Amino acid sequence: GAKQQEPMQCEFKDCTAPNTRIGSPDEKADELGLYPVVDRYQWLERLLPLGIHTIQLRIKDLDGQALKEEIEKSIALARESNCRLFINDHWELAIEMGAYGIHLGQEDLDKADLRAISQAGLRLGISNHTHFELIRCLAINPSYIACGPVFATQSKDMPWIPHGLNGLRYWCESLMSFQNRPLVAIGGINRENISEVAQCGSSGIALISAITEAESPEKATRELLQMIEHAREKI
Ligand code: TZP
Ligand code: MG
Repeated sequence: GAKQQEPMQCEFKDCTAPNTRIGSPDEKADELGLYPVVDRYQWLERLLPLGIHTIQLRIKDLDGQALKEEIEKSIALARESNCRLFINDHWELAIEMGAYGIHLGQEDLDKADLRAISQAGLRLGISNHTHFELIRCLAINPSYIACGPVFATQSKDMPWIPHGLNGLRYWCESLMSFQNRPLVAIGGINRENISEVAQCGSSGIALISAITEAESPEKATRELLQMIEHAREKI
């Protein structure tokens, strides 16, 4: 008869302690924390010295050698700073070049070789917009679970209604109760709302424009880091 397909069994390495807001203060260093999503290695040069522990390289406009060089330089910079670097989309290059982790959207999950990613020891983060997506994502046991958009965003086409703070809180609390993996909040997060976002309890807070389009990205990053720190102290 037909050869039975082996069920997909994957387990991705942890990339932090789980949602640590209810943990002890010394677990805080394990949080993903402020998580900038950037498109060139120069951003890593600028941002990593400010105390960023997690970053994503999200390149949608390069291929070939130019893309390889961006990834290679970013991996080297992240390694120097002991920063978790997640490569968006380009999972084959990420494995080949020995990145810390990979970030995939739902539309990537069928194409990517999840088993190869897991076996190579790379972390995997997955985007989620709805509960249906979340169910699929949980079956994969990823290293973190991203939830977005929290607020309306200009940085990516988002046909979904934003979760808002209540939605985010609900995701954080439900995941905390049965899934030992960190959550990353994304979408429309900026200095006006980051304190409230931080109090919802996600391990990571990802953003693009609040940093990349700030008048001074360095100053904005320092302020956002401080705001998270203060907000967490109040939890
Ligand atoms: N995924 C969900 S929202 C988003 C992505 C990539 C864009 C976030 O950008 P910004 O500028 O922080 O709203
Ligand atoms: Mg993708």
